[in-house]
Amino acid sequence: MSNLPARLLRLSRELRYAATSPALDIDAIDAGNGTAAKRHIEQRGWVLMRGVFSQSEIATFREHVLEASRTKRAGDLLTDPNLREVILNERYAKVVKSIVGQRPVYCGDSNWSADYYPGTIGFHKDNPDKELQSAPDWQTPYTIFRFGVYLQDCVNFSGGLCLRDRSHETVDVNTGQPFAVPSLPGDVVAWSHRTTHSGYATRLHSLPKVFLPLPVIARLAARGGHYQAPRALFRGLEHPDRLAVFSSFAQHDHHLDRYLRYLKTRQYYVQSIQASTWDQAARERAVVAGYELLDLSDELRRVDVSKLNRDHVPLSG
Ligand SMILES: O=C(O)CCC(=O)C(=O)O
Repeated sequence: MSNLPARLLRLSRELRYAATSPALDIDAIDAGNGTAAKRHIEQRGWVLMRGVFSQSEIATFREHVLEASRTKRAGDLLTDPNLREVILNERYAKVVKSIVGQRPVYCGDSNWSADYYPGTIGFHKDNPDKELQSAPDWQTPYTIFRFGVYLQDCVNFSGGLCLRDRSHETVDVNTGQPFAVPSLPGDVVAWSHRTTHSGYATRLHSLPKVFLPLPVIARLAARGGHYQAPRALFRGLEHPDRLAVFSSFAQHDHHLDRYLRYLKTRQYYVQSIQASTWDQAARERAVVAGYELLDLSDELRRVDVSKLNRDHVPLSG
């Protein structure tokens, strides 16, 4: 049963956030400036890096995501002979290392996205301990990061990532100035798994930097299982297909141990690993890129996914 005064309080806070959102300072950092990128993500929980990929690389990735979608390709990015080029790209690997540190661990937690899934619009966190500030995830700086490559203009159009600024130090998903990430094709946006985020930033025509409360956006734009923001009010997508590529990289530490324990309880992850095969060429190139591969396919091959959690369930202990 929802508590009316608490809901009203939250709505008034969201409206205040909407009013202040255009004033937020959102600098994009040059892809080559790893030191500034690291400092930014430590302080604010996210960083936008400009110009990692060329426009022709982005056009090629768009083709590959569309093909993966057409052929219903399963498994992680390293499995896909085309889309592995995103994460094995030398400039991308450099960006990942500047954020995560030397030898980032890759455990197959990656995907392409070409469709709207109901529930995608809503602030959430990706780390296992989403409820309790006293839980292990929150006791030391977090070392697992998500990297998103949005394959269209998200400055002048809708469809980008929503973040809450400086939200990586609190379990409260309602805290932190929300904003739409102004990513251009070729940029990489990175955020801590503890940072509050959502898909489908939806920009108003006349005030594109005003960030309306997401429940309002979800109600208006996500109807009948599709994303369709009313054209009279909102900017549309640059292209009919909103395409993106996501991957997670981690330090080899206690946070990763806990995250892996959690991932093994989640249907989507185990299903994806069961559908993944890293051939010898992919493995060798991942090593050249500087990644440590954590291959859980043998361990997870026979797991009955029907017994795993579709949605988030907190870890016990
Ligand atoms: O679709 C998006 O923009 C956000 C995806 C997301 O939440 C994630 O990859 O963790």
